[in-house]
Amino acid sequence: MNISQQISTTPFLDQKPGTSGLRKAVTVFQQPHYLENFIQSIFDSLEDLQGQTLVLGGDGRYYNRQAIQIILKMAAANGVGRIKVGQGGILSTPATSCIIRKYQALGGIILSASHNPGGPDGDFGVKYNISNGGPAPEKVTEAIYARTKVIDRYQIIEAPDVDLETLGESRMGDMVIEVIDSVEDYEKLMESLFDFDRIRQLLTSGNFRMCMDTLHAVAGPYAHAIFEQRLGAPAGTVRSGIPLEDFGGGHPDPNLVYAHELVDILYGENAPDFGAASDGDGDRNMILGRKFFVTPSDSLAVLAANAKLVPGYSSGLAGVARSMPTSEAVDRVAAQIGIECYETPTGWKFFGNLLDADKATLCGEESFGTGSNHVREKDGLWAVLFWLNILAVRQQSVEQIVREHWKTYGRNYYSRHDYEGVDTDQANTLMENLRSLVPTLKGKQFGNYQVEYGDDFSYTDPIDGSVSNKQGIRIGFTDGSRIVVRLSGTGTQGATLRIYLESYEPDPAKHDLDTQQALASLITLADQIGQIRNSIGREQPTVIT
Ligand code: VG1
Ligand code: CO
Repeated sequence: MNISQQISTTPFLDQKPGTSGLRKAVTVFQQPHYLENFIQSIFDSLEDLQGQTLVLGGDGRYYNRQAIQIILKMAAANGVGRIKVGQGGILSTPATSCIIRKYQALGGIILSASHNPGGPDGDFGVKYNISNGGPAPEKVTEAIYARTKVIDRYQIIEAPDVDLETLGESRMGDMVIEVIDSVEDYEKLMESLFDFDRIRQLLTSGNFRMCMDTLHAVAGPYAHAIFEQRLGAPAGTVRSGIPLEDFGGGHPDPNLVYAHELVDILYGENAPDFGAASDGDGDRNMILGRKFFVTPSDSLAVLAANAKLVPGYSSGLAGVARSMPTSEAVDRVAAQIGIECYETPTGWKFFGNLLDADKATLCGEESFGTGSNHVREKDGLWAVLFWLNILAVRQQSVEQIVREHWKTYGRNYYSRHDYEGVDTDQANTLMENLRSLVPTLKGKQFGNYQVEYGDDFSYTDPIDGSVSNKQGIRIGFTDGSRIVVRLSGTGTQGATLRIYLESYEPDPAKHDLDTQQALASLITLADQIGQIRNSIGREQPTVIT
């Protein structure tokens, strides 16, 4: 007999979920009752938990396994009927979304701090996804947060740890625990969307080589199974494919800075034709051609423009959506196809309603996130397969495809400058100053730039009418250039200030500039208007993507 216990606790006042779940240092999560309080707060805010099915897994980072054992025992004590847990505790974020939807689970708990470094001195995180498979919307995360502030007890069963390695069912109290293959359901879904035969031909033709770097994070097993085993790419195509608790000491962030080994390969001698990387929890991606970087905003636009070539999307797109800081490249594709393009705040949770209502088919963020209505999360390997499918059909290089795209639609030069670990008070003051300044800028001339609008982005969800304010400062210019400034909601140390810069160039003769050079005058202007480097005492950004 397992004994269910009621444990007294007191609230922690810092359990407010950010852009994507609750993220804190591992040491914070390891405090007695810290994880338990948050999990119980999730359970307490769900109606009808009794007898329901939940999905559970994580990106394999340090503390993943311990947390899974705790959550299983708490779920059993809270009356959950069945938990599907990924083998070894491993489930990527998109795979979790897929499984929640496929088995009509009530929701899922994903243990990940995504791109944040892992290990005992790194970060840990908890995300809750709802029954549509997507991140909990704000009204749910707010209810969870409200509960964390008053919680005084949690429930847990006394039981031995569960074997997470052996597939199959076992019982804990009245709850069934089902250890499932981490990859199988997800792989089937991918196969239903893409032309696997054609991709297989491309990968085995002998004149196309790809390199996929999963940065020792969760996508490794998925990439091995799909690219090497299923699609016939040679062994070694997937690099850093074994999930490690500290991601091998790296940042599992697929960008030019943190995925530098892949970048070196794609820009080196005898480079492969195609390169890709994915992040900690497998929901984001970077796409590279030989000596060629595809910005995430361009990637979204190219996928939208070529969707008809891919079986899962051949009947056309209902619409597209992008986060506000994402470049307007996809807007131009949408305008040409004659479909709606929605602009949402940063964070995948804002796409959920649009996808559910079939208003958008493809969605994307400038932060290397792309996805579609196949799940309710962004999906790294899905984006890689989408690109491979396009490459297999068009038989052109990545660079040729993107250059032709720019010729047709014009080029949106785009870059993000991040200042990490900034003093929180200084960052907040900077934002407040900008918030009051920008509405006064309309009509003002700065060199060649005339301000068309300035505001703090506010979003009204077209489906449920919910309003999200203060989603980032925007300054738009009459030539289509934009400066966006916002604070990150995923960092755990101080503040991270993000400056997003975009300019539009219709003339193909000017599509060969270096991005930072093309944006140089806008970068200077952003600093001049925002007094950025001055206010935070920094000479230059920490990361430029
Ligand atoms: C960042 C990105 C955002 C993304 C979020 C979660 O948020 O900017 O686009 O949705 O990370 O991605 P922020 O608030 O730090 O800018 V993931 O893959 O790290 O969960
Ligand atoms: Co992620």
